[in-house]
Amino acid sequence: MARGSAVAWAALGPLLWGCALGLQGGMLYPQESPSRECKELDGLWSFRADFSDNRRRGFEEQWYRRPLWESGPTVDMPVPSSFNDISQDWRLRHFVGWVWYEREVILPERWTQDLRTRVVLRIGSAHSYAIVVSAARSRQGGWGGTAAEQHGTSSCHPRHWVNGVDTLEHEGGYLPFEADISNLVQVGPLPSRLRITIAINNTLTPTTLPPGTIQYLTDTSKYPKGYFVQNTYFDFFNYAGLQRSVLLYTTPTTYIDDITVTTSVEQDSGLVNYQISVKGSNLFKLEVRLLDAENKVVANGTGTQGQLKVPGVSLWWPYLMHERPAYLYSLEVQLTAQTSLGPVSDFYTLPVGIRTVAVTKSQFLINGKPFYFHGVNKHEDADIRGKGFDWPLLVKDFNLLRWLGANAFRTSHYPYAEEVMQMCDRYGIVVIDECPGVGLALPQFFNNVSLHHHMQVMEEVVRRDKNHPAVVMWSVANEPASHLESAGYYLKMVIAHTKSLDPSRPVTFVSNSNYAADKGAPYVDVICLNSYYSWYHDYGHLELIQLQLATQFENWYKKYQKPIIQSEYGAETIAGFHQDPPLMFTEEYQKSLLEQYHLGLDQKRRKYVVGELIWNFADFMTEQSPTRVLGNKKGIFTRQRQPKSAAFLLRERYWKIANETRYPHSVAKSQCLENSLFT
Ligand code: GCB
Repeated sequence: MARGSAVAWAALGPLLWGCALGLQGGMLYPQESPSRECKELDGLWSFRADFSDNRRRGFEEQWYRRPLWESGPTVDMPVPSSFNDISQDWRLRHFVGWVWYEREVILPERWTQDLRTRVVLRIGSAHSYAIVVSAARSRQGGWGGTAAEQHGTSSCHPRHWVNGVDTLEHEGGYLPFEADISNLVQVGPLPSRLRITIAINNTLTPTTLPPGTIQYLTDTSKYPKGYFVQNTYFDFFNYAGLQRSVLLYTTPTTYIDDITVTTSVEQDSGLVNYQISVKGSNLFKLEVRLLDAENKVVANGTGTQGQLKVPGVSLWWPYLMHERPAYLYSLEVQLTAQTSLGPVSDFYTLPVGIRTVAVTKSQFLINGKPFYFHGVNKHEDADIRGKGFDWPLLVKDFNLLRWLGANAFRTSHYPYAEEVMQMCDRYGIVVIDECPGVGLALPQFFNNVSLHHHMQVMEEVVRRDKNHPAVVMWSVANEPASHLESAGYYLKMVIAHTKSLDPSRPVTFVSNSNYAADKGAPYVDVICLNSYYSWYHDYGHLELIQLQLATQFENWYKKYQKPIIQSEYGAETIAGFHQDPPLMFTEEYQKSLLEQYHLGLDQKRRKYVVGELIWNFADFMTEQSPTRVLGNKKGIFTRQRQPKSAAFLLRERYWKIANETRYPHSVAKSQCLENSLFT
């Protein structure tokens, strides 16, 4: 890609989207419409962890063949939630292997009788390897449907299946997957009930993403026979289970399978390029209408692809960058098709934000204007629910982000729930969308199987998040061992693949390597750097930060001539610990460390440093270790989302930067009613 002048990826988008994904089908967010119904399966599921020595009892005894309670005791498990922190059983908190979830659903009669209806089972995420078995029961009794014979090991690869038509397997957490189960619920004597059994294995191996290793400890003087531990190479707790919603939804049998939108701007007009894929029939008609926020039709078109022109466009702007940020249009797609069973229609509405993204050698541009990322790194993490999706938590976090004056975050270190991405679109919070490529720390992790899987994961991430205007950059990894030759090739391939999937956005990975040794940096569009001066080394020596930071920036910029984001920096702080003059772990130390970083950042901010993301938004859970006190405490908020002193410092800084960099130049106003600091 040419560098030096601004490269508007958006303009290339429509030409290159033809580099189709290797994946089968789209992954549109399920929504209700005149042609679609949804049935959420959130709530209590039956649950059992397979504590057997080889963790295979569930498959050996075929627990999926009958209701789970018939094969042994079950407990209630809320969905969505991680299973780890729910019970009082310490074995479950640290469990590694297969767990079993089960739920019965009564199906609306139309879903089982109307053969023009397609019934889909969708799992928002299952960490990390999942096998789903569905069985339908007729009114007369007896379960029919499918069965699986699987031989679980502490690795997580199934060997073979019987009657696998209505079953589904998925590798990798944090991303949705689904199966058309119409054949199961619409054949034979009319079924009215569906039993869904989901077996999930949280084992991380050298070829999963994130990778991990299983270590058998064989010294019998210290460990019982067969004793093993899961080693991970990242700094967050490996929460697992059905952590996002599970639902059933319908479409007609001929349906809108996928929509891809890219946008660009020509003088005062917005251009919306759309591409629609339809499945189920070749005899169909597509009509599209673009509506503004007041529901006025501003453009329309027909066919599977085209360009809509919006004169006097209202652009999608990030929060605090414009008077009216996050402007969204709606793309209404209507499909009418002829099928052997008669005419069918399908409707889907996609929110669309019109904006451009470009990178020069020293700037990150949104809508042609320099954008400075002043934001946070997050985790999906909270008390009790672990990584389970939770609306109150989500809304609280967005209120805190806006209070803080943050305009961006990175989905460190895996894709967040789709509802999070939707909020970002609606609130104008810019996202660096990171895949679960974290913990790539050992040379053996850079193998061909992992590379193939990593590319597949990027396909799934791009397929899911490609239409979010808030997503301005993909991150393919966090702190891989990028000094290794093998990592250089690996990163080159993953980045090239991601660019072929989506030429409309820049691609990066986050590095903590030495600038001279990093083998992946030549392939990224923006350099993202993590550094912990006066924390992991030279601890206590806050006076060194400015010098070390300046050296870091100058070295990297001189070598690569690319814009730089300080993608992590921070200090561990136990809320309520105070010491002045500052000592490590106190609120004063965190504040002082941040202040020193800010002085260093301000030296380069108007040159080529285009962003700063604090590590971390909130305290979060990690594995136990002598260096972690009930988790990682680098949050500026506690895990319960209460501010430490650093939150106020950061708030002052972010609002100040926002007021300096806003377009058109006027005083920024928080969208939070309670904000009063600078408004
Ligand atoms: C990092 C990692 C992040 C850790 C953080 C820390 O560089 O990217 O996952 O949590 O440092 O606090 O050590």
